[in-house]
Amino acid sequence: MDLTAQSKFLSHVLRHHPESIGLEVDNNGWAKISELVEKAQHNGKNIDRDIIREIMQNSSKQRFILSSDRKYIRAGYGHSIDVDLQLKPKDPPENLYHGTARNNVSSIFADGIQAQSRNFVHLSTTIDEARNVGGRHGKPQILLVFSKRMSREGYDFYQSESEESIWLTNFVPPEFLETQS
Ligand code: HQG
Repeated sequence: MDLTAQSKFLSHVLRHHPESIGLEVDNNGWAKISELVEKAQHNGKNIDRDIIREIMQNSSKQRFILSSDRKYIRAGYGHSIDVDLQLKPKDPPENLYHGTARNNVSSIFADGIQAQSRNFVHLSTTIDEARNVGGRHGKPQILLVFSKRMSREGYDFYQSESEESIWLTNFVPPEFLETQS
């Protein structure tokens, strides 16, 4: 079964609009799974615990994480709602990659990579993934981010707790960027 639509729906409510189905998400981004299932079904969505489990097991990107008692779920990255994921800063790899649209490049080299509507700038450990991310916005351009240098100069980085290939930071100034062919 193709669960892409259900996965997108879960991302939408857990990252951006829990209120769209009347769901409560706590300050740390957790939603009670029983409530999520009930409210999703009430809104006509084909979601249950088995479908959530299947999405989490079979997606190429790990977008969600369960609490240790397995009663709660939250998104591991991508939020625009005001939540504190309580992530601890971590030493990043030497370089990371950011995929964007070619149309954004001149503005990024003027103003840096900004989080825009999300809580963080999202970076990838691989060029391939950055290309996929950039392709969502137009003709993709990959930017090389000198993450280790940034970290040495005091910028904090966080690794997504659900998807280890995704790193988060608040802002990337232009001097730490290069275009990647
Ligand atoms: C761009 C998805 C002009 C930035 C993805 C990006 C990722 C600027 C867009 C995750 C700019 C924001 C996040 C500036 C930033 N001038 N454009 N100064 N600064 N931008 O969607 O990184 O599949 O909010 O380059 O795969 O594309 O949904 O961020 O193009 O991991 O799980 O502004 O979401 O994950 O776009 O994507 P987004 P993103 P999922």
